[in-house]
This record gives sequence, structure tokens and C-alpha cells, in this order.
Amino acid sequence: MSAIRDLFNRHLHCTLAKDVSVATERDYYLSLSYTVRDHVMSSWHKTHREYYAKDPKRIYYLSLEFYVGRSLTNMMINLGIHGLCARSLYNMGLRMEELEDVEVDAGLGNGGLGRLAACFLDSMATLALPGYGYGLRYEYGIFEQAIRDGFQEELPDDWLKFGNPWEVPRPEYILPVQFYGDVKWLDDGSFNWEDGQIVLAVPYDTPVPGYRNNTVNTMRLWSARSPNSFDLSYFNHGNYIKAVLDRNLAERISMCLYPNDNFFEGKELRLKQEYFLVSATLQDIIRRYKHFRTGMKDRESLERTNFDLLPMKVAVQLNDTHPSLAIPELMRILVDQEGLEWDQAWEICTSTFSYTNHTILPEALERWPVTLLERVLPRHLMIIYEINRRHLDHVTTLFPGDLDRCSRMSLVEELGEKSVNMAHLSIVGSHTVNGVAEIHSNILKESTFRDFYEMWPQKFQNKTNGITPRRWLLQCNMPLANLITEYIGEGWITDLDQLTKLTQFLDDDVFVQRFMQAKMSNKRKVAKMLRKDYGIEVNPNSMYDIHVKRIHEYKRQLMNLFHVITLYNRIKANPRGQFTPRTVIIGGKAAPGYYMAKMIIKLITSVADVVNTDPDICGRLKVIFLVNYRVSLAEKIIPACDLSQQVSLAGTEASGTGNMKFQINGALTIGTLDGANVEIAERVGEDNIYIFGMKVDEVDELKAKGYDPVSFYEENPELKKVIDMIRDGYFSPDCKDRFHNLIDTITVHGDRFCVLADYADYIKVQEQVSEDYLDQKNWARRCIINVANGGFFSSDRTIKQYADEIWNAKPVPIRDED
Ligand code: 26R
Repeated sequence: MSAIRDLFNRHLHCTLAKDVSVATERDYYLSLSYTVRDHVMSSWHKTHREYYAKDPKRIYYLSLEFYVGRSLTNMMINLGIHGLCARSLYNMGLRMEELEDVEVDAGLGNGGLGRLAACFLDSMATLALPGYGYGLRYEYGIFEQAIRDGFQEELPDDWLKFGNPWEVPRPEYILPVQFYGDVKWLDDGSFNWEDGQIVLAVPYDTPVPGYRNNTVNTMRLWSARSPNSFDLSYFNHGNYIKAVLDRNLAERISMCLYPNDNFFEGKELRLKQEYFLVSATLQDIIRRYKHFRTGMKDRESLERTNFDLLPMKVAVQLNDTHPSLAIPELMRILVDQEGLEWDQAWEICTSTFSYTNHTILPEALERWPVTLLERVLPRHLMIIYEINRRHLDHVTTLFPGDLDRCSRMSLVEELGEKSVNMAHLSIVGSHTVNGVAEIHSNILKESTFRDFYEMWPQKFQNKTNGITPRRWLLQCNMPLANLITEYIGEGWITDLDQLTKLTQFLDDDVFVQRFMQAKMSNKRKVAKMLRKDYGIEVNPNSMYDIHVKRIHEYKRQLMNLFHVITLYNRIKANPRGQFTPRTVIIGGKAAPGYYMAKMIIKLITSVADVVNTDPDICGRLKVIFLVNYRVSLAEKIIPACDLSQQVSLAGTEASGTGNMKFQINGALTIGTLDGANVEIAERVGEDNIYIFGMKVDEVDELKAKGYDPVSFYEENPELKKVIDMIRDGYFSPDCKDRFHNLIDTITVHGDRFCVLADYADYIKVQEQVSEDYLDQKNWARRCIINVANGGFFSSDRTIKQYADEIWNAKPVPIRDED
């Protein structure tokens, strides 16, 4: 305890140069963070010493996003010093919880895909797997959302403003990345890409500790820096000032995370980001592969020059197609630089890469225009053409004369602007392709990538997503985590299947009561936050009905809102009636350029204004739009939830991971048979989840016969009333036709996501929810059944399956320091 205090004081004085008389909360937060960072160092060194000595197969997780959120609490918990730090600070008169709240989220992601990458890093470290996360160190992460007059506004996320205590810059390992330039055909028949523009990649390392196991892995993020010779022509012409100022042109590459979720925009800067990550990372991987010392005396090492071993020593996982230029880039390195024959290089490539698909929405699939590729990455385009030529030859031998198939399976699409289909490139260049939930993987095989599945059935796998139970239960929900540990011990933390032991307490009144108390204490905390931040009083006894995720039409926040308006109308029509009180909380960011999503936010805030101020409602219904939803806010809100909304149109949400977080924190789910909801339902049983709406084949059927939203509108008087109110300005008296467009899009223009078709069933099931909630004890029992069956959704399970079934990688346990 005194050791923590001494370190803390030393950092306050020496690292931050602050005296207690002027120190702020942030100074204390930073001092504590540096203290914790000191504690991670010896295991971090030991882990990498061990990897170097043992030379195991390493796993490289390449992702344009790592949505880490805060790190302080997670580091302390995984290092096993959380209690110690809390006590030490308490003795110094400081409250650790308040310091934890100072930390700004590392918001280097949009949503599910980025957060999954962060959970996977935690699980790889906890399973003692030699795994590295490689990404970009954006100076601005996902924008900060503000709400003005009910509309979303975006503010820059200047997250590094006060420094980042978790990262270690490594300027000594800088690597060059080339763009533009020309391809020269050399005398020996080989190609060389030259005369391009060079940008430097500076690595920043962040430690990733496993849960109390001495493993500390590395997340390495690249930052773009201009070389001193960025534009020599200016220097040569004596325009020194201009030359220095233009350095920031190169440095823009890692400036900003693209905030599009599920929407592909073919921007040059984004392409450069993708290649910047890929090029720097592959250089790093190959440097580490070449430099090995197994069997050597201390301090000696060998250069490995033979690349045949690469697939035995390296597994590269592509997190969606965003880093898929790694495929032509590795071919370029092996063929142009290392002088391998094409066939041998291709064999190495396809044995090294595997690809995870995270979405089937067609507008999210990356298709880079050939003209853009030709200008920015001329050699890569040539290589892609050669890959495609050989690929189509192969298709032709397997399916002679099937020209349609050839054109469907081509990497190069000729329809509209000629472009490269990066998903096709990823499938062809990988040994394994996986979806992220059972139903999603089946859709990939049966529809999206059907032709490829017919050609290579063994390539396709499923890896149902998971979440790390350290952050998403132990850390975010202490009341529940402590209760669970008291009853079944702490084994669940690294072996989540042990939660099934909770079923033996289903009829134990004391346990059920205490479970309800844990939920209530979380709900009170949220009520307190809402009072402080929003000036809204919510009743902690009301049902907390929560819908938090990115705002997107396919996720159908609108359907939720139609239910809210329906409830409102029912209360208004019968003000003295009995209604189960609800607090409906909706939160999420809209992509800045997504008009419909922004109008949905405005509609939510407009409905909230009407509902929350209507005296007839008498506190039986509250609507809250949660501003700036992000990882740290999720950790506060999810543990307080009673009803989790997972209502995407069947066949559109690849998996979802929020659904899992709510489940293991003791909420019941209302959802469609989509993504991982299907697997949650299988595990908790139909009595313990509210499933509604069309199934995938019913959606297909409806669309095949022609979906007619207007008929649903005409046939359902309550739905008609909801739609009419919105369209006629009931919620927008200041601008009566504000929501005309929005309503037209889902009625006369025929909503792709069929909100109106699922409305009636949704309302019916919601009535059942309201009724069931009145029996609090039975509700709690069903929540416990949900928690008890959540073990499968640990990302430890997911990662173990990746390691065994895709990567063929083994753990390298790190022994305790003696
Ligand atoms: C810019 C563009 C190319 C882009 C497209 C799509 C950028 C980001 C995305 C995000 C997508 C791929 C995403 O986040 N998908 C989500 O992945 C989660 C983790 O697998 C799933 O749980 C979730 O269902 C899915 O929507």
C-alpha cells in the first residue's frame, strides 16, 4: 500500500510536475495511471522476452478500428491491483471512482466491429495467446455527439489533449510507406514500384494485460509522420516555409477515424489509411519473422530468409475487408522484393490470411474504383489483376463455359464504375472466411458468397461473436459480479460457462431478492445520473427499456418509437387506466452524412419533449435520448437495464454484441430472430426471451411478392394514428412538415427494413412484456436464467475457437516472476 502511495506521489511531483496544492482531479487520475503503468512493465517485458525465446506462431489482428474505451479500471483489475489501489487512494483522501471518471474514452471505433476487436485483445491476452492488435492511432476518434434543438451535432474528439498515459511511442521503429509513383519493368523481368511519395509510420504501443496471468500483449497503433524530404521540390526552390507547412499533408493520414458505420464512401484518404496500416504492419511482421533466435546462444539471432515457414509462424486475421490490401501487399513483398515465384508466394499468402465478414448490407461492401487504385497504388492494381486472371482461370476449369459465374465471381466489377470488390479479393486470398453468428454465416454461404461457397465449401466457417466478461460484468457491474462470486466462487471470470451454477439458486428466495437488489442499485445510480445530466426525474421502479447502438434504419429505432407513441396514445385515451410504468432510453450516434438517421434522432427528441411534459402521462412513460453514447456510457447504462431492445429486421444484423452484454447483466431481450439473438434464444429458452417479427425466409417471401407498407398502414388503426401524428406535425408544431420525408420513405417509397410489417407483432409482444413485468419475482428469475446461460457469449470461447479452428495457434503461458 505504501508502495502505491510512494509511486503515486512521485508521478504527481516528477512526471506531472504538480504540487498537491495545485493538483486537479485529472492530475490525480494521471498519477494513478502512471502508477498502474509501472506495474504492467515487468510482465510486458517478460511476455515479449518469452515470445522471442520460444518463437511461437503469432496472431496478428488487423483492424482499422479498436474501440477500447477507458483503460484504467480494466488495467487494475487484470493486473490484480484494483482493491489495493482503491485502498491506497482512500487513505490519501481520494475516491478512485471519481478519478476513473476523468478518463476520456479511446474512441477509435464506430461500433460493433471496433468493440469486438478490443474484446478479442482482452481474450487473447487472458488465454495467453501471442496475439497483437495492429491499427491506426487516430488523433480524432469517433466524434462527440451533442444535441442542439433536438438535432445531432458533431464535435471533434480531441482525446489526446491531456496526453495518453497508456501509450509508448517508439520513434526508433519508424517504417516508410509509399504512395503514388510508377511501376518499372526491370531487365530481369521483375517489377519495381518507385518514385512514389513516402510517409513515415510511427508505432505507438499500448500494453494489453490478460486477467491475472502475467501475459501482457501489445496493441501497436501507427501514426503518420512526414519525412524530412516530404516534398523536395519546395526545398530545392528555396520555399522552405511552404515545405515545412506541407508536412501536415502527409500527417493527415492518421488524423481522423471515418465515422461511417455500414456505409462505403470511396474516398482517397480512406484508401490511404487502409494501405498505411497494411504496409507498416506487414513490414513489422516480416521483420519479426526474419529476426529469430530459437536454439541460439543468448544475444545471438539468425536471419530467416526462407519464407516457407511464414504460415507456421504467422496468422493474419483481416477484420472485415478494410485491411484486405494486405493480400496484394504481401504478394508484392514476396514476389517483387524477396524474389519468390508467383505460385509459391500465393501459396504462402493464402495460408497466412483469414477474413471475417461483419455485414451483408450491400452499401457497406468496399468497392474501390480502379482509377483510384491505379493512381495511388499502381503495383497493387497490377497484382490484383494477376490474382483475378488466375482465379477466373480456375473458375473456368471447374465450371467450363459458365460465363455468368465468372462475371459474378470476378474481383473486378465492370458494372457502373469499374472497381475492385474487396470481399471477393479477401475470400480468394484467405484460407478461411467466417461470419460472426450462425445465421449470418449461413446467409454468407447461401446468398452473399454462394458462388464462392460452391467452389470452396471448406473455406467457410462460423465464429459466433462474444464479449469479454472482465469489462462487461466484473468491471461494469460490481453489485452483480460480487453476488455471483459469493454464490459460485470467482471461476466464472475466466470460465464463463460456470455461470450455469446459478440455476441451483433459482428457488432460493434470498438469492433472488439479492439479485433484484443489485439491479435496483444499478437503476438508482442511472436515475441519479439522469437527474444530474438531464434534469429528468425517473422512477427506479419503472421498467428500464433500453435501445442503445448506432442509429441506422436497419436497426429500427423507429419501430421502438412507434411503440412509445402507441403507449402514449393508449394512456391519453384512458388516463385512469393501469399501465406498467416505463422509462424508454434510446441512444446512439448517426453517421454525420446519414440524413435519415439524423431525422430519426430529431424525431426521438421531439417525441420525448411531448411525452415527458404531458400532464396526463403522470410519470408512467418517460422517453430519454441518451447523448453521446460510447463505451464508458454503455458500462453505466447496461447494468441498469430491464428490457434490452434488439429489433433489427431479420437477416440484417450480422451478430450484435450489445445483446450479449445486456443478457449477462440480467436483462430480458425483446428481439427478432436475427444475428446472435437466435443463439441467445436457443440457450435461454423461449419463455425467457421475447421473440417477435418475421423470420429471414418470411422477409424474403414478403419482398418477393412485393412489400406494400401502405396496406399495413391502412389495416392497423393504431399504426395509422401513429404515422398520421408524426406526418401531420403533432411532434413538430414549430415546423409541421418536418417529418414528411421520413414518413414518406417508410410508407410510399417502401422501407427496405419493413418497420410497418413487424409493428403489430412487436406491439403484441410488448403487451406481454408489460404484463410480465408486474410479477417482479418471476421477472427476476427469468433474468437469472438469462445470466446463467450467458457463458457461451464470452469472447474467450470465441477466441479459443479462432485459435483452434482457424489460426492453429497455441498458448504461451508466462510464469510468475519468482
Ligand atoms: C466505412 C465502411 C467500409 C464500413 C462499413 C461497415 C465501416 C464500418 C462498418 C462497420 C460494420 C462492419 C460493423 O460494425 N459491423 C458489426 O460488426 C459487429 C461485430 O461483428 C456485429 O456484431 C454487428 O452485427 C455488425 O453490424
